[in-house]
Amino acid sequence: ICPAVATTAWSSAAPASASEDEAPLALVPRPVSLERGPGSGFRLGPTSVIVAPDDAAPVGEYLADLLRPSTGFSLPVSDASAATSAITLTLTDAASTDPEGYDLTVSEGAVAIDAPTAAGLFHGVQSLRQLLPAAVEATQAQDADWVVPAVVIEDEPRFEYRSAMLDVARRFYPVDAVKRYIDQIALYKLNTLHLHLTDDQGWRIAIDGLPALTEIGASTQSGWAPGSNTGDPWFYTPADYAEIVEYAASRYIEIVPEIDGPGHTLAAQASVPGLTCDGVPTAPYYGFDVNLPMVCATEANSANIRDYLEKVISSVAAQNPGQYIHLGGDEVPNPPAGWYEAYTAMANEIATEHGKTIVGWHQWAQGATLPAGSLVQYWAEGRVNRPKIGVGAESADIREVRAALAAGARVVVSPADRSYTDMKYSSSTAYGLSWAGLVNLRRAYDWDPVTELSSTDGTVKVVTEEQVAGVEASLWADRAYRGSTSLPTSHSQFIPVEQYTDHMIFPRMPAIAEIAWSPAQDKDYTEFLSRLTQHDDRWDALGYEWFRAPDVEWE
Ligand code: TNX
Repeated sequence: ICPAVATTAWSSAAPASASEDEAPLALVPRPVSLERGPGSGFRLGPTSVIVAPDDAAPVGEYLADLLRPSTGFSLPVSDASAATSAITLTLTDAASTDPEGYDLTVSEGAVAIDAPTAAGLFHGVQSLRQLLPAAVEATQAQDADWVVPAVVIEDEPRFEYRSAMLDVARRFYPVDAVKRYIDQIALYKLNTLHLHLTDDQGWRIAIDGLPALTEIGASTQSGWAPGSNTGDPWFYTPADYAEIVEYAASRYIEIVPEIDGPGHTLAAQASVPGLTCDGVPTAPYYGFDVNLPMVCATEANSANIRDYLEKVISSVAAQNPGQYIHLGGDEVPNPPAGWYEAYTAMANEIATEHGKTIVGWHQWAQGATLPAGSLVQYWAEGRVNRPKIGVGAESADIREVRAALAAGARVVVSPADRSYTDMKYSSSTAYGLSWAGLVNLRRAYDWDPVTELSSTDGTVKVVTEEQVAGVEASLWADRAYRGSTSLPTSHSQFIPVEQYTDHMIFPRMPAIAEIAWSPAQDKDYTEFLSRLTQHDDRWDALGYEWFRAPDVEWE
């Protein structure tokens, strides 16, 4: 379906049976096209079945697992059924032409989800889920009327790379906390989980042949005192990591693992002697702040850097079936001549040899030539950069994006003052940072990746729609503790990662997800709020400690 001609008939086009002033259906992201009716909708009941033949079966089982606890219905999943109340998932090329698109038709006796791929069916299931009462999210049987309104939806994503980042380097997220985040982003049709696995404050993935990276590099977290870990080690064993990859895949989410360098490398430099010029490891780093180190990328040290990158990248490639590896590249101020290029050239070469497509922060393009198909991730402040686009001297950030585009790369857009979910909402937010300003829900919603990289009058565009691979909501964890304007004085001020995450991403992550999925035209903050605010009881039912933003009227 073509977004430009698709109909978007919301409550205004509802049939006579639906009242004119009823709230729009609580779908986030907003579907490309939706028509209400005909008829009274579908009632899920004790005799309802799920029909999901062949490769649709895993999505059928996922749906059944989602619906059984709260409804108490048995919901058998089968290849075919003559039941009068069925939810049918069908893989068919007759549905959307986008691999992740789907059609969802709800009528009196039946729900039909058609899609060209299982991922498309999965996104259709998320829409169906959002059309059911919020009580469906409960883990115990609920007494509810499980009615889905009659609709015809045709839907597909605007961008293919719809990401959320988790900074497991600053704060370690146990496997279950990562799975919880995966479920949170899946509900909003994101398909990419960017794991920031290494930084000054920690190294979280096991590397064959370099056990010190986790023996030493995993002993620290942002702001935690030496020796504070008395429980499980703060890294993912290969078995843990495989469990995360598999769980993500079951939600049609690809992991993009990030190994940051040549800066943000203190955990590595504390563990591997060959990364410093004098061969002496640095002290484990327990600070809160970005330390701005750089690995020793001299000519004389190149064999050591190559050995490190070869072992790390081959091990990470082996543990990640996905297409991409993120090689970092941010925040390396004033590198000695040639060092940045030497590191990026080697990392690009090795990653390419291992069959990976490269992602780097936008600075990555100032190094060696980018291999074909690379992505760069723009993370600078639009507020600072935009006014300079096309008027006189553009900022270094924009020049770096232009260099990447000239090399044929595309861009993942995650402006810190829009989509960094570690920024405070307001000055009274208990956690997080404010270096890119305060980001309330409206700021998180009211932007567009193409215009964010255009001059303020719109006449000069740095990127075209086609050059935007997608969007990311990036959750850093530098300051995941209570009262973050002053440093914590005791460990009890550090909050559980789940609590930090919930507060920072709800309600902002769904706003970014809508930017990633929905057509840009007709974007309207008030209309978005009328759908999003219906999600609060869903978040409650899911046990999320979401932030009741005071500038929004919740239900
Ligand atoms: C900047 S954004 C960083 C991170 C910090 C973040 C905190 C980027 C590529 N680097 O190291 O965690 O700010 O907001």
